Amino acid sequence: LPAPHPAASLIGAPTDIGAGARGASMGPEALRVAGLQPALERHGLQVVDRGNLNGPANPWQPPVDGYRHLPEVVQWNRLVFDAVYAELQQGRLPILLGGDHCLGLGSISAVARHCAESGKALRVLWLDAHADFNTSALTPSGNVHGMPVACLCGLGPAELTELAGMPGGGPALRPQQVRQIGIRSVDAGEKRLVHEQGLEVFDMRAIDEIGMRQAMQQALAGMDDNTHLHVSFDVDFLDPGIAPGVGTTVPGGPTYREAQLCMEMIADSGRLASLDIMELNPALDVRNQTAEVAVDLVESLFGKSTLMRVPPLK
Ligand code: HAR
Ligand code: MN
Ligand code: MN
Ligand code: MN
Repeated sequence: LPAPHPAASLIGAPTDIGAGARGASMGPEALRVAGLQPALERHGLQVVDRGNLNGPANPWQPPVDGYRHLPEVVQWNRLVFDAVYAELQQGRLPILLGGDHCLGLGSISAVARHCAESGKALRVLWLDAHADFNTSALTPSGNVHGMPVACLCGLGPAELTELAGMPGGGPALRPQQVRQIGIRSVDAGEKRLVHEQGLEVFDMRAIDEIGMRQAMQQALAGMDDNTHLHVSFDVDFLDPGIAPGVGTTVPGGPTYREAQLCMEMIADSGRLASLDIMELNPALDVRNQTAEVAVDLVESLFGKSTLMRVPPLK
């Protein structure tokens, strides 16, 4: 039986500072309205909502030297780092409510620092339509939500790559710790860098060919009792047919059932220790349906659909 989860903490990060469309700043509230906390509680999790972080406004300016809003992106990520790190230090499971995906940088930097300090191995699952592996030289947009994985691996501006403050220095992650699932939109230069750095990518072609089950089996392989599993869930991972409420939809994503299976297999691993729910954009959603699908999938992530985990009787 998977180990019971520790208590969880919701952390709202209401910003679209790294995105190419406004609106992800409303993501945290839409997830609350869709009933995220009671849904998690139904599965036996103790949940505290820490409320929202309060960072700088979005000045909506063009890129400077290949980055849009870099100073504000740094400020938001520092806030996220501190909030996520504090929860991990208390033995709690942080759930970051985005906000755009540039904040995965602060969240995973905190997780990496915590793991380094507590002798844990770290595995990161990046569920996304995009590889988010651009640099300022490669980016077609300057939007930092297209860059967090590269920054975590040490490719980016010092303010972002050194955010984790790793003991002994160096980047938060080695590319070998990352598994990307659902990828189907990668820029040309970005593609080259992904290969060069040796990221393990289960793109939609691979999922078509081997199926979600085999892809997840491989992505979760090699973890043990000492592994901290972080899931960074970009809602645009999902097919736009079930999840229209994101800034950058890409056709051909996982279906409802494929996505459920993905989450169920993560739950069965028993290793999930931190989570990001990112890029939900209520301004583009239809009657909050994308938020509701995201909540439903997060329930599966915490054991909803598995017969192995029966919720306790009230
Ligand atoms: N690759 C494109 C860019 O860098 C768009 C990627 C960002 N979109 C996201 N992140 N939603 O996953 O501009
Ligand atoms: Mn811990
Ligand atoms: Mn992303
Ligand atoms: Mn994406």
